[in-house]
Amino acid sequence: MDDKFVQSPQNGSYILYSAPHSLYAGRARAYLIKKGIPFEERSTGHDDFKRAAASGKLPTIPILVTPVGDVIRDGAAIVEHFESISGHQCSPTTPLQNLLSVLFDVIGAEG
Ligand SMILES: N[C@@H](CCC(=O)N[C@@H](CS)C(=O)NCC(=O)O)C(=O)O
Repeated sequence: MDDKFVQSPQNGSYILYSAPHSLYAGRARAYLIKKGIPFEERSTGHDDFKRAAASGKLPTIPILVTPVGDVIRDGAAIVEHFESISGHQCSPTTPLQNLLSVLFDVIGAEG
């Protein structure tokens, strides 16, 4: 399925598929709010969720749909997407540091 067929709002904002109880979604939601990025939050019960989830390869939340219909799945990937387009490197540059960073994310994100 082509990601571009995932519908995004006409007003140019992002769509965040999430759930109130999801800590992973909380990370993405908090980031979008803090950065002042306009987004519409939708539940996994929304009619378009299955299509977005299929484009994201796995049916997990959070999933972000960009105004041009690109789909980004995973809270860390959502943060990295915005940090990279604003020129901020938020991932380590060496393989060892990157491995440690991923381990911290897996351990830390489990609460
Ligand atoms: N590494 C992912 C984990 C996301 C995740 O596991 N989300 C849970 C909800 S809190 C989910 O969607 N679970 C449904 C499933 O695994 O099928 C992230 O940070 O976004």
